[in-house]
Amino acid sequence: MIYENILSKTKKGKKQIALLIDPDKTDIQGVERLLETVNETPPDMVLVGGSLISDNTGDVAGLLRENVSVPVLLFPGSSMQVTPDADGILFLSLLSGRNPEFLVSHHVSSALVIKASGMEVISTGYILVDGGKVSSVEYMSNTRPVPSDKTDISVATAVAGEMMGMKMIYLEAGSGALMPVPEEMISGVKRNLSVPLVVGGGLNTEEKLLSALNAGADIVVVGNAFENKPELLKEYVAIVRNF
Ligand code: 1GP
Repeated sequence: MIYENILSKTKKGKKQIALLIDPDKTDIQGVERLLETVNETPPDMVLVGGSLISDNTGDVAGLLRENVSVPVLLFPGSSMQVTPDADGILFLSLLSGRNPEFLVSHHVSSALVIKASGMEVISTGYILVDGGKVSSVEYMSNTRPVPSDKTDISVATAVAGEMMGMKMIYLEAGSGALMPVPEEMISGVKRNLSVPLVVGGGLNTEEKLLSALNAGADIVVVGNAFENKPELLKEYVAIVRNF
């Protein structure tokens, strides 16, 4: 069970790192080039997804699933990215937004396909936080992010998500964020949560990665930094393992 493993590592205080591959930016050839690096220094999981509608999500996820030893989880921007070629799915509800499409509608559209696939479903409360520029998530979902100084709003949103039965909370500053989720917000949410806390968006230096871990992130997600420099995976995984 993927979630049980995540939970047990979280309870032991073992930090985890996820490599995010966006099929809109990384095609099959790009994934093939990454496989060796990923297998040399495996992260805890690989997430596949992005904000646009990619027609190659299934191919990218399938290729990864056949070639890497860690779980491959879908991280879909919409129900159109749902494919059976993965080990599991972060079943995301965009809790920071007030757009019913991303709170429940895509879920209804994809539920039976996901059920039939037998993949593991990890219900995840997704909270978009202002990362200093308009993110693809904000634009595509037509929702407003939580202002970066409004820790109380993120805490209340995260707690509501846990009360609704969500198994993880994900604080997202948006891919390529100029400012990652602030430490104060991460620690405020972490103090009030008992499910694993995922943090991502703009974690493109060792300092930013460390500050997210120090503040209380259980799982850090990195996309862009590896797309630009795959060799960084080794360094980032080492930071997380030695934390
Ligand atoms: C995952 O969207 C992020 O939460 C990924 O962000 O591409 O900036 O690492 P980066």
